[in-house]
Amino acid sequence: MSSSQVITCKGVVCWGAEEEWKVEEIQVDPPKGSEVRMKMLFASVCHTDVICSRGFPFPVYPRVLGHEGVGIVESVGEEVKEWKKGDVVIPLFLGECGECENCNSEKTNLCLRHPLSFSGVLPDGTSRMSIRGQTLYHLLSCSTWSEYTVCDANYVVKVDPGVALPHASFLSCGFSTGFGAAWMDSKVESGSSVAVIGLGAVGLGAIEGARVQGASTIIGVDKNRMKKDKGEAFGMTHFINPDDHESSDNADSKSISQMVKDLTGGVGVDYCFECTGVTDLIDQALEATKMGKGKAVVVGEGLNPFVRITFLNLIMGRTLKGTIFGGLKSKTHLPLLLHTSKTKEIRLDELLTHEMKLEDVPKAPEILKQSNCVKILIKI
Ligand code: CXF
Ligand code: ZN
Repeated sequence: MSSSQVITCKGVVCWGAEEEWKVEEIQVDPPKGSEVRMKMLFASVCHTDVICSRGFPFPVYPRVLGHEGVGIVESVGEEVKEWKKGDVVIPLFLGECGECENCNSEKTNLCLRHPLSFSGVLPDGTSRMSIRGQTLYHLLSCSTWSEYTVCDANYVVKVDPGVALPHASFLSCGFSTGFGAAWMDSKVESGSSVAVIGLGAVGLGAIEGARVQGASTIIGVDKNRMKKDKGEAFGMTHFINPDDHESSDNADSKSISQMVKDLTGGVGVDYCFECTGVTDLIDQALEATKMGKGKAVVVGEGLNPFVRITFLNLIMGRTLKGTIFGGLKSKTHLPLLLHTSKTKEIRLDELLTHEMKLEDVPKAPEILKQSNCVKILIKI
């Protein structure tokens, strides 16, 4: 069904890098040819929303934030055959055409036809959102923190009935990114050793992915001691709190890589997943892996655009790799993950720590700083 009505609804708008987020009345246009308009049901908060609102990787304002969420199709453009009103779907930031060179490669999920876009506009180069007559930009082709949003149909993934909708929202970015990094991107082998730096939703996903792959040692690293229980709930076998190893005069503080080596007979781990987005930790992640064959994977992203790597860490046969969405192909792999959440093979209840209404989303950056916060669910 196509619709020609402009919808006026509430959305969370970011006006600038230094500005507080605001819940505003916005206009959402009908979907054009290959697009879908969705009524959002649940959304959630990912660290990327915060850093994008501060200008990562480009300053695009004003924009409607949010890129995790699940909704129901309200109307579709005239070219759309795959979706109909009432379908429960996830709007994603990455498509999968199934035909391009990258979709045909097992090495990457970065579809060339329906790519990740930071431009804030839909594939036809325009936005479907506005406020008081002014264009509002999208976030990562999604903008889920809105009662209604429009997305290209090629970026939409079906959610089976029976998948808990809050779980569907959590699987639409952060947790899946970490899980996929261990599962699809690195294909962690059974019996291998893994370290995960940063135990937010992405890091917990990496722990879960490593556990499902059969890793025998899974070391979690986080300065927040409350993350020990969380990590263990997902399969972490050892916990490092770098603050516990800090000396008062800083003279003989141990590096994270040294702490990981201390737990692995001095050799380091097969895989280290850096999930904080703190660029200085990427070199630590690399150094924490085994000489000759260790692999460090950059999963988190931050505001610093440059990474410094110690030449010797790299040249001694280690691999440094980056990944988007953990290497998951949106239409092939996300439905498999959604299914495993339904059958409880992966456990997501532990992630939920806070719930809020759309009106309260401007408080999210403060809540994210609380030591007990992992995932904020937004009921729309
Ligand atoms: C992001 C990482 C930066 C590019 C867009 C997707 N992933 C998770 O939030
Ligand atoms: Zn995200």
